[in-house]
Order: sequence, then structure tokens, then C-alpha cells
Amino acid sequence: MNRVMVNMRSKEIKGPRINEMRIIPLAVTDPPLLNSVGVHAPYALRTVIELITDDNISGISEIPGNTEINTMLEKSREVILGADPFQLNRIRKDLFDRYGAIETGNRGEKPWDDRKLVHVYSAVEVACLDIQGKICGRPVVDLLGGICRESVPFSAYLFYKFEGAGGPLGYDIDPDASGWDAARQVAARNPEEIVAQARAMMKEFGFQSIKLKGGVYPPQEEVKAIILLRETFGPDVPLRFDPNGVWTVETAIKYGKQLENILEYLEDPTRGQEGMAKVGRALNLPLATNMCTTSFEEIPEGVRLWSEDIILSDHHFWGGLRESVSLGKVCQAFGKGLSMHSNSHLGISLMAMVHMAAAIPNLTYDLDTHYPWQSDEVIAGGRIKFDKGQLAVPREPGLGVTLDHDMIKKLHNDYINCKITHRDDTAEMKKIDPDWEFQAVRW
Ligand code: GKR
Ligand code: MG
Repeated sequence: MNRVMVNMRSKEIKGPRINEMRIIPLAVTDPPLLNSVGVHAPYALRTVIELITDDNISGISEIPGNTEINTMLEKSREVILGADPFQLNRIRKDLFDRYGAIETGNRGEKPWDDRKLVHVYSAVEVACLDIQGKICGRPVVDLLGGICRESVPFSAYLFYKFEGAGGPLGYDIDPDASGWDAARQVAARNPEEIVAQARAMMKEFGFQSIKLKGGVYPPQEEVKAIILLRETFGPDVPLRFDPNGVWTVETAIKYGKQLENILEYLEDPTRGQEGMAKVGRALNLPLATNMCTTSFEEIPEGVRLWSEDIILSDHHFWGGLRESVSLGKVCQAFGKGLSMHSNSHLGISLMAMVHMAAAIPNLTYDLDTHYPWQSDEVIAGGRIKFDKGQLAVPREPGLGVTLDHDMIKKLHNDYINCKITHRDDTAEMKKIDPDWEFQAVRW
């Protein structure tokens, strides 16, 4: 109560003010995972944001890092410093009013999002919710409307990959590793190796469903992997498959038909809302997207064309946790399902995803997460442990995680030393195969 006072003359509530904003770029060890665009670099970039109020309450968040997003974060200090962490609508408006005109990033053809402001606002929003929770003594999930489920289930996210662990080892193998740490270094280039990866990941984390990232090998090869997964794990383990839009409409229909009674959903088999709608009409199989309907502005067309049955939320791309809760409502209103997308990330984002998923009643699919592929961590207590593929929703005030400052320092040094400035999976692939080119539509 002593923190919030009403100034009777101005009727303005005098709440806390943000008086420090720390922007900390990090490099996180990442194995050579393959996708339609190329291969992951030995490090994935993340940026941690820490906001500190005038009464020394700290809020944290984490977003995909690159130098352009970091520059926009630096600029945004003009809006954030001095702001009330409870006035998120005002912060959002000020950010977009001030920098909307210089936003040059776009959603783009790649399976990740290059828009900057949406990331910046998401970073600020999550950190402010962490502060709000600490002030009110409530977990973030309660600030999003309250808990709909006590624990949140995730799926095993499988990747074709080269051999290697990532980090300073690059594509070498760490011979001292054991268990999942050893298994995640092993190459996966065919159906049998994908099944072995699934077994190892499910044994370690207890996941009950599987997603395979495709768009790497010819469709018939990847369909064989899905069929072998089904034969191995049976019909009680839901399967999803994501070729990241590199198939033509015809290819998507041809191979989609073979997967009709096998997949829980087929994610972005082809590019664009129109193409997805054509594929959807030809198949008796739900389609999902994190590539063709990726913002509120695209929803009307996504509904008119019915380009997808399920939208993959992601608070980094949809403008924060509260916007993602709104996305849940929109999906409910239009009869679309809601699932969760992921890129390489650490425990701060993982916890934000858990709070968000726990607050959305219709987020009924197991969440994607890249977390098993990372080995670094920057939160106190180290790597978060899954129990039967699930994470319990934290009940501590705020996000429920705090920073390990030694690890922050280490991963920041790795960022400085690795000299990677943005994600470029094509450039990484060209180091291995100079003739390799990204093709937005490949098969
Ligand atoms: O990390 O290689 C990857 C994925 O392809 C990622 O970039 C995608 O954004 O996981 C993502 C997806 O579902 O499209
Ligand atoms: Mg996807």
C-alpha cells in the first residue's frame, strides 16, 4: 500500500516508476538443427531485459536477439524509463507512435519473425508483468485472468540434424556427455535416426506427443519418418509435422493425403493464406500455422479464406502475454484451435509460456518448445525439469524465476566472442555446402 498513493490534486495514481533498463545480449549453445532455411549456428542469440523500479523491484524477460532488435530496445529507453509498469497500454501506444514509422522488419519468408517493435513490446510487457506480480504478491498467471490448468504439457520437438553439440564445440562431439546430453549430439538424417531421437527425448523429458520439423529432405522421405514414428509410438501419441511452407499446393495435397489419419495437425505445409486454404479444402486433416496468419491484422483474411484450423501463438511474435490471451479469445470466437510455437530459448521464456498457457482455457494442444535442445541456462537453480512432459505453473509472485548473474555474464561473454549478430541459417549451411540455396518453395 505504501507504494501506491493517490495524488488528490491530479487524480493520478503515483505508482512505481521504471528507472533502469538493462539490455543483455546472450549467445546460447545450439546444436546443428536443420530446417528449410539451412542449419542452426553453434549459438542462438537471445536478449535478456531487466527493468528495475525506483523502489528496486526487478522484472525480467527474454526475446530472440539480433543487433537490430537490440538497437530498437536501446532506443525504447526513451519511452520505458520513467514509465509506470502498470500502464502497459500507454507504453505500447508510446512505443508504436514513436517508432512505428521506422519499423523496417517484416514477418518475411523464413520461419521466424524479423519485426522489431512487436519483440520490443513483448520484452517490456513480460518484464512489467513480472514487476506487477511482485508488487501484488501474485504469479503472472493471476494477472492474465487466473489459472485454468495447474500444469502445462509440452511436446517432443524433433529435428533432422547434423552431428554435434553446438557452442564452442561447433559441430564436434563432446565425448564426455551421457544420457540426453549425448543423444542430442547424434545426427538424425533418416527415419530410423529420427525415431531414436524421439525415444531419447521422450525418455528424458516424458513428453506424450511429438512434433517433427520438416522441409529438409524430399517429402517422401519425411513422410516415411512420420509413418515410422506412428508405427513405433502408436496412435495414442499425437504427431505433428511442419515443413515450414516449402511445399507447393500440389505437393502438400499429395503428401497431406498420406498423413490424413496419422497427424494431429499438419503445420504450414505450403506458403501463404491462399495456398493454405486450397490445401485445407482438399484434405481431411487440420492445418496449423505460425507462418501465414501471424498477426491480428491477418486474422480477418485467415477467417475469410479459412487458411488454417489452428493458430500457433507465441508471445514474442504476438506482442506479449496479454495479446496472446486475446488471441485465444479470437480463436475461440471463430472456431479455430490454439497451440504454441517456439524458437530456441531459455528458462525465462519457458516460464512466460507456462503462465500464458495456464491462463488460456482453449490452449488445448501440447506446447512446442526448443528447450531440450539448449544446455545453457541463466535462471537461478539452473535448467528447469519436466515431469512427465509437463511443467507446474509457478505460484511465486511474478514469473517465479530470477537471474543467475554469473551465467548471464558467461553467456554475454559468449555473445561478444562468437561474433554472430543475427540468425542466418542459410549462411551457416553455406559454410558446409557453398552451393546450398534457400528456396521459399522447394518441392
Ligand atoms: O528453429 O529451425 C527452427 C524452426 O524452424 C523455427 O525457426 C520455427 O520458427 O519452430 C519454428 C516453427 O514451428 O516454424
Ligand atoms: Mg511452424
